[in-house]
Amino acid sequence: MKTVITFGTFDVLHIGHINILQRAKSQGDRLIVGISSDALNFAKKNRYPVYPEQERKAIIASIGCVDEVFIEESLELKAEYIKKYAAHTLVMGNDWEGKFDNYKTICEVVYLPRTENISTTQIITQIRKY
Ligand code: C2G
Repeated sequence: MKTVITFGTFDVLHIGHINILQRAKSQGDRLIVGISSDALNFAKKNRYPVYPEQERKAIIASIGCVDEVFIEESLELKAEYIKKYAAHTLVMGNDWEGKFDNYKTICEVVYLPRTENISTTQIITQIRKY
């Protein structure tokens, strides 16, 4: 049984999120997803997500290819999460290319190409125009 772990905010769910989750799952048998907490998101992006963390967690948990979800409280805790869930592979989109290479000592690290022309920021901007 090969366990894959991935992390993200997954705010205002879109096809890019679904694509990466499905492709992450296809790297193994079990997919664990760490959902960035509201506080972590504020620290990273200086704004709170549109959907609160418990709703983002429930939405991601309801997706067929996802086996387990948890709240990611800090970027620095990745090694702890990888060990806790006994993950063999860490998957991230290639906007994070190279950023998590330090975890290659404890698991395989795979960066997958992002889905082009879609992002939460782009959706928010588009809705504002309506
Ligand atoms: N993603 C993608 N294609 C897009 C948009 C996002 O493949 N068009 C991927 C990202 O590369 C990431 C995942 O979807 O792997 C989640 O994206 P975000 O919600 O933007 O996550 P982010 O805020 O980058 O948080 O610890 C890491 C962070 O928590 C990642």
